[in-house]
Amino acid sequence: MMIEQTFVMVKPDGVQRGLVGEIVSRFERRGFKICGMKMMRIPRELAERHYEEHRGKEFFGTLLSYITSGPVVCMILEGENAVSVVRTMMGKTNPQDALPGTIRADLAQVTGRNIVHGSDSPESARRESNLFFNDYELQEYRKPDEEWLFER
Ligand code: D4T
Repeated sequence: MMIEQTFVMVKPDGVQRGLVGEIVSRFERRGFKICGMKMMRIPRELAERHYEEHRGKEFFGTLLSYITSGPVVCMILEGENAVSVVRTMMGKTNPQDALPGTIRADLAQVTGRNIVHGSDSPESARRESNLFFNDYELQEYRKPDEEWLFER
């Protein structure tokens, strides 16, 4: 078993469009454990650090304006191969390339309003979790359905 954690964010458009419950629900039903969750307005400096790898690209400015334009909901999700499974559930960055059944294909139209973020590697997951969450905001607990979600 490869149980890991990943960082997920419902972006400002997801919050404004009333899709927080829909998105969280998809991950919950899949069996992911919510280890941390909070709503916040991302300060510009944190947004710049989060999207560090895109600094200098032509869309960096609009990306920062978008992600800081309203409240977001951040989560740490835990499950089997959480990083890649969550990415698969989200679909391609451009919702028009995303497969039907994915969050972006089902709920979004364009790359610049793709409603959700998920870490792209275990290293990014650790980096982003540390950027957005303190230790006391992360919970360890046992879900009673784990016995039926996993083979033992
Ligand atoms: P995030 O990080 O938001 O989950 O998106 P992805 O991991 O799927 O994609 P990414 O890092 O390549 O892009 C980050 C962010 O930038 C926006 N973007 C991206 C954009 O506005 N124009 C572009 O051409 C690209 C590539 C969308 C997501």
